[in-house]
Amino acid sequence: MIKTLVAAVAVMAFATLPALAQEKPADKDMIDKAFEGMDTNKDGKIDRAELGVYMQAIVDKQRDEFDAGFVEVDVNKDGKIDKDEAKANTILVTYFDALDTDKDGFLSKAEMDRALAEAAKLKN
Ligand SMILES: [Ca+2]
Ligand SMILES: [Ca+2]
Repeated sequence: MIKTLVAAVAVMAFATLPALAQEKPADKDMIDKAFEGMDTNKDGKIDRAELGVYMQAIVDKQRDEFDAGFVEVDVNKDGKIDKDEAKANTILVTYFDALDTDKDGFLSKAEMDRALAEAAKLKN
């Protein structure tokens, strides 16, 4: 349970999810566009492989945003986030202790990566 929360938090902290940010529901055009994007062989159906490619692209994008987010928060560029740096990010500062799994007072890239990996697993 705690793990689930931490994983979700890690994603929220860094990954900007357009779907969540958007207030209005997806309109038909958007769905059509997404469908066309996924249906790479244009047979009007989405098979497992096509869905897999699409999901992977989303995961890759999230990872890029996640990495960029980490670098941005790590102001002194020592490769880890201390409590002062975390203050810039409401979610990070709130869940700092939960994310700091080795309790050394820093959020390392490895700790955040692990949380992100957990989150990815939850989605499957
Ligand atoms: Ca730092
Ligand atoms: Ca740590």
